Order: sequence, then C-alpha cells, then structure tokens
Amino acid sequence: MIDGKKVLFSGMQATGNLTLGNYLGALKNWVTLSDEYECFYSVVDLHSITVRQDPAELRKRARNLLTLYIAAGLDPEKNCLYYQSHVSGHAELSWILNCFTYMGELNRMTQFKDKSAKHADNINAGLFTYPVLMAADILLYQADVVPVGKDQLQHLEITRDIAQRFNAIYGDVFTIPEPYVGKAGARIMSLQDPAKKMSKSDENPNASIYLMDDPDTVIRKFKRAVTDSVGEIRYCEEQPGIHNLIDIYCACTGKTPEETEREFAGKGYGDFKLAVGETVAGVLKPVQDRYAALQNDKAYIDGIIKNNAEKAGYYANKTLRKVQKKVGFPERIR
Ligand code: ATP
Ligand code: LTN
Repeated sequence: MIDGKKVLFSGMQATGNLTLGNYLGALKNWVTLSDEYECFYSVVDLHSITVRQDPAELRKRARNLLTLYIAAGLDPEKNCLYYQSHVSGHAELSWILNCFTYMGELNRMTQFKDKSAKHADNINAGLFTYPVLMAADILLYQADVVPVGKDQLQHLEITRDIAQRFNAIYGDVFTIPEPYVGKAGARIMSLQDPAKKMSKSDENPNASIYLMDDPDTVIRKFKRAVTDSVGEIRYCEEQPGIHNLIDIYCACTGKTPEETEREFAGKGYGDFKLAVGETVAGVLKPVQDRYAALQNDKAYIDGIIKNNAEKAGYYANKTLRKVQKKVGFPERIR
C-alpha cells in the first residue's frame, strides 16, 4: 500500500515498434487502472539486452516508449514512468532472487524455449533468468496487481512462487501479486495469420498495425486482413479472422461481440473491414498527435525521467534494504 492505495507494477520492452496488440492488450488497460492504483510503469531496458541491441537504437526506442506511455494517456504526475536501468535495485534484488529460484522452474518457461529457438546463436544466461528479473521488478514495489497479456501469466506464476518461498523462510517480506488480464483486447491476433498473436517482431508488416501507422495504412492493412469464405460476420471459433476483427472492434468501441454481430448483420466483409479500419485509425490519431507534440518538448520529458526515477528508487530501496537485512547482509555504517 502507498498512501492507502494498492500498488500496480507493469513494464514493456522497448524493442520494435509498438503494435495495436500492445496498445489494446496492455497500454489501454494501464490507463484505465491508473486512477485506482498507485502505478509504476517501467521501460524495462535491462530485459531488452537479453537479445543483442544496437546501443544508440535502444536508447532512442526507450525514450520513444516512455514518451508513448504519456501520449497513450498515462499522467506522469500520478504514475511513476521510468527506466528500469535508472533504479539499480532491480538488478540487486534480481541477484538475491536468483538464489531462491530453481533451474528446473526456469527450464519450464515457454518464453525461454521460444526465444532460445529464435536466437539460437545467443542463448545467454540473462535470457534464462529473465523471469527472475521480472519477479524482482514486481516484488521490489510490493505490487498487488500486475496487468499483463496472457503470454506473461507463466512469469507471474513463477514470481508468486519465488515470493512465497522467500516469505516462508523469512516472514512476510513480499506482497504476493495477482495478475490482471483485461477482458477486451487480451489477445489480438495477426492480421495475416489469425492463429498467431500480433507481434512487434513479425517480419510481415501487413500482419501488425503499428501505433504510428497513418490512417490510410491502417485501413489498407485491415482491407487485406485474412478472413474466410463464409461471408457472415459471426463471432465463432470457425472464423478466426473475423473473430479477431470483432475483438479489435469491441476493444476499441466498448461494444460486445453480440452488438457487433447485430450491427453488421447482412453486411459484407468489405464493409466490416472498412469500419474496423476507420475505428482503429480514429483511436490511434489522438495518441499520435500527443506523441508528436511531446517529442518537441525535451525539457518536459527529461524532468519526468529524473523525478520519476527518484520516486521509484525511494520505494525500491525500502524493499531492498529489508531483503538485504533478512538474508543476512551486514548493516551499513552511517
Ligand atoms: P515481441 O514480438 O518482441 O515478443 P510483443 O509484441 O509480443 O513483443 P511484448 O513486449 O512481449 O510484446 O509485450 C508488451 C505487452 O503487450 C505485454 O503486456 C503483452 O502481454 C502485451 N501484448 C503483446 N502482444 C499482444 C497481443 N497480440 N495482444 C494482446 N496483448 C499483447
Ligand atoms: N516480460 C514482459 C515485460 C516485463 C514486465 C515486468 C511485465 C518485464 N518486467 C514486470 C509486467 C511486470 C514482456 O515481455 N511483456
């Protein structure tokens, strides 16, 4: 609890251009939750170097992502928006938690299996212990809730296991976090292959809508979206492409799938795709406009980066000192 409010932690990697999946599955929920909780939203750059990065590019993307957090509607006065690398407690707690995590547990992580298959030439120890760093992120702030997409639930589970194991030995040190998976937009699929999730690292640019795509590009990509030959707009498993478009439409408008079916009853795929495209373009436009304005205000963003790193560091240190004492590190001499 901070000032009577429950704590929320989440983070995103600054790798690749953000997609509509990242927005509807994560960012949009973050904004909704930010009134209710004391929120920490990090740009997790320590996680990013588990795969090779170009340094200048990483720095640029990290700043763009932080700017995008604000453009998407997160108020930096109320939410702590900061770079993970600016708070050394993440790495320090991560080391300690490594000593409370089993190889067998980490071996079961599906993201590790996927990523090591994808980066077979660089299966480094950081990629393996990635979930421990993620646990450190969350536990450092004593987070009660962690909004994540379904793909991250396994990492939340291991975070809870590590925290419970630690608490069982040392007493109630960590808050046990709960995952929060938003209802609409939890899993947005690729526009070119509805069996695959929309992902910023997809090689086919037509598979993903990027947050910075202009309206024409958005509409064109939706027109080309892979569907089926049924010809009816119905929300069912047998029509995965249409199912995905309905999910996107509902996440953007707040309508239910049933309302959407009724709205487009008797209409063709062309009409529906155009409506979804226009709706999405309309949702992205204000974010893009705010983003462009913020990019011109260097001093403002710099101020946020500095203040919020200090705020995050304050809370991180509180937990870290407690943990260091529990495990038996000598007290500092002042
Ligand atoms: P990559 O392709 O590099 O693995 P990604 O696009 O899958 O990246 P992440 O950085 O892993 O994105 O995820 C950032 C956040 O966005 C997470 O909370 C994740 O669950 C959410 N997210 C990512 N893709 C989708 C999607 N297609 N639908 C809903 N949520 C998503
Ligand atoms: N692994 C997450 C990003 C991430 C995160 C976190 C999410 C790092 N640390 C802590 C929630 C809480 C991802 O790739 N989406």
